[in-house]
Amino acid sequence: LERIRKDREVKRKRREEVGFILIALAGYTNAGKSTLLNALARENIPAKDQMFTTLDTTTRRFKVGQKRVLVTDTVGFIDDLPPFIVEAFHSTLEEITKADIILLVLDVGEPWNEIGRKFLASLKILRELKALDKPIIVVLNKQDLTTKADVEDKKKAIKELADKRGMVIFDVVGTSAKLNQLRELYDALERAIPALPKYKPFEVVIKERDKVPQVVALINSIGEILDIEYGKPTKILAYIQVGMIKSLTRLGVEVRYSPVEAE
Ligand SMILES: Nc1nc2c(ncn2[C@@H]2O[C@H](COP(=O)(O)OP(=O)(O)OP(=O)(O)O)[C@@H](O)[C@H]2O)c(=O)[nH]1
Ligand SMILES: [Mg+2]
Repeated sequence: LERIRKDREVKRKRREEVGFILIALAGYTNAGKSTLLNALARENIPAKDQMFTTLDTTTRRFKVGQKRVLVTDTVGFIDDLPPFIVEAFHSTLEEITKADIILLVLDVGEPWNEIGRKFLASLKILRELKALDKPIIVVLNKQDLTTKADVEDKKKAIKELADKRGMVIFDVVGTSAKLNQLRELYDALERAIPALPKYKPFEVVIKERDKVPQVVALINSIGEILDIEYGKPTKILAYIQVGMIKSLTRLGVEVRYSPVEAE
């Protein structure tokens, strides 16, 4: 019975996640992950026009631009875990394995050698979780604790360190979760989301003119419009999450996979 319950739970969660971009907060303890999650949730319109309202407390749902995202907090990394704990620790990091984008949070107020060490140790954990192929945005949080110049130096140093190790980092941004300074993080997310592999190019053909606004709004929430040709019919070229195509065809529009035109 417990198994059935668990199985249902997993399926329910998966249903909830359809159409959302999954973002995981990762990093050492005390970096400010939970504070960052709260700051993001505070600043955003919660996407509550959804069927499901119950989510566990460490996951918040909201919008980045027009995109619906689920952001999940995870347990903080700690140095020198005894080997028998490592496995249990990894199993709590499942959210990282499932994520589309990882926010690797570091405390920029710490000295560089500490930040560099934690950055590399975090990458090692992400590698063990086989999560290094996902876009990673390094978030230098607590920028209110130091100067702008110091933050910029540390950004550069992170990029150099990643380069030297042959690691691809999507971007390095500065934030203060405490002071709601999140602009750079939003900008990076808005660039990272449309580049995710779950977006594919499609052409959407809308024959009935009065449907256009509704279709455009839907595409904006599940994809990225590249081009619109208004007319009879209206044609839209867009990157759309493959899993969400059904919600478009349900509106009675034609949807075709369109790889060439999107290039
Ligand atoms: N000055 C400053 N302090 C911050 C900022 N963000 C978080 N903090 C503080 O840093 C401490 C740790 O923040 P948390 O959000 O609990 O850190 P965490 O990464 O969730 O830590 P764990 O849950 O242990 O992994 C708290 O005292 C926060 O108030 C920030 O941007 N600036
Ligand atoms: Mg926390």
